[in-house]
Amino acid sequence: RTRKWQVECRPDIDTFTPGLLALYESLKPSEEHKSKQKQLVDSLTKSVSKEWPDAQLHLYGSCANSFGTSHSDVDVCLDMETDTESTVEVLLKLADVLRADNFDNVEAITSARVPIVRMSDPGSGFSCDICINNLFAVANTKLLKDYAQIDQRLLQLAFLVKHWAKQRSVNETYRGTLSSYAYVLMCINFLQLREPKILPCLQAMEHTYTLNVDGTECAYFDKVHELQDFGAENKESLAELLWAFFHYWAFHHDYRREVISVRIGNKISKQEKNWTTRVGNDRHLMCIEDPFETGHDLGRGVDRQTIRILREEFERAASVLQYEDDPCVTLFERYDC
Ligand code: 3AT
Ligand code: MG
Repeated sequence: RTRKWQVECRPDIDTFTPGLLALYESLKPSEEHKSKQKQLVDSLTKSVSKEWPDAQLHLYGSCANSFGTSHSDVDVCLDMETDTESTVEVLLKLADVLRADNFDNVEAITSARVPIVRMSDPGSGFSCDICINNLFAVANTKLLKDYAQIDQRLLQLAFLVKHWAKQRSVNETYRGTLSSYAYVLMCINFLQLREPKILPCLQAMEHTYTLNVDGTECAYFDKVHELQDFGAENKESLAELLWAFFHYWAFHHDYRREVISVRIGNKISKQEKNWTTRVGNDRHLMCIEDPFETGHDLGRGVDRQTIRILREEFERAASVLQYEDDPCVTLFERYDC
């Protein structure tokens, strides 16, 4: 009897690629969506410059890393001198400024690892997160954007995985599942490990881009236009890759021992990172290393219960793609927990 983890991909898997590509196209943000985003950034710039004339606004996250769907929020980083004021004081003041300018649901979330102000834009209804001087986010946004330019299968795969995660309610860090950023890193690492490789490891190549953030070098090869044909030898289709991605996380990942690392372009051991035991709230049950803040495990919020939920969802996804007649519908069925 063939065991679940030994199965090979169904022979007709490629017939689902056109449907998946059509879904991917429908998830891409429309021109109208982009122009509303721009309006939001313009009105935010106006509000901020009244109080802090020298502050600069940078977009980060999915509205700048090319992984944004029409459901994505808008992530903004304020680049400013804070002198004597602490980040928290600036954020509280910023929240007051935004309330006075009639933004909705303004809330300063100061206890988070990266403190932010969250609000929504009454015009577009978009939700927006604003952080201050977070240069790591600027660097990792550029890294993701550069990876996306090497092989189009990364964007296609990551859009579908993000959409799946939102539909299945496993994209909620506050409830112990994973961030969109973590899912994109999982996709990059997965494509770095295909045979033949679909993506290279940019941080292991010559460093043509460097950003120093509080003494940490964020450096990698960013001349990605030179890598356009990198994945050409690998002919795997989107449907095949999507199945293999879920199959890997359902049956092949060694949750006890392994950490996935985009920085190395491979997997490394938990032992090497000292992530073998729980430290504070970091349980290290599912380990995803941040490419620049390497002490940071993006799966740290996953606990005993949510790892079970995640693994069940990975198994469900793999088996839907393996056996269902119409997997493109069933895979993304909404599940609200
Ligand atoms: P959505 O399309 O909004 O779901 P996103 O890529 O914008 O996806 P998030 O809103 O979760 O993802 O995060 C916004 C950015 O913040 C992405 C990344 O540049 C940064 N970021 C998020 N989580 C972390 C983290 N844990 N460590 C470091 N940077 C992070
Ligand atoms: Mg976002």
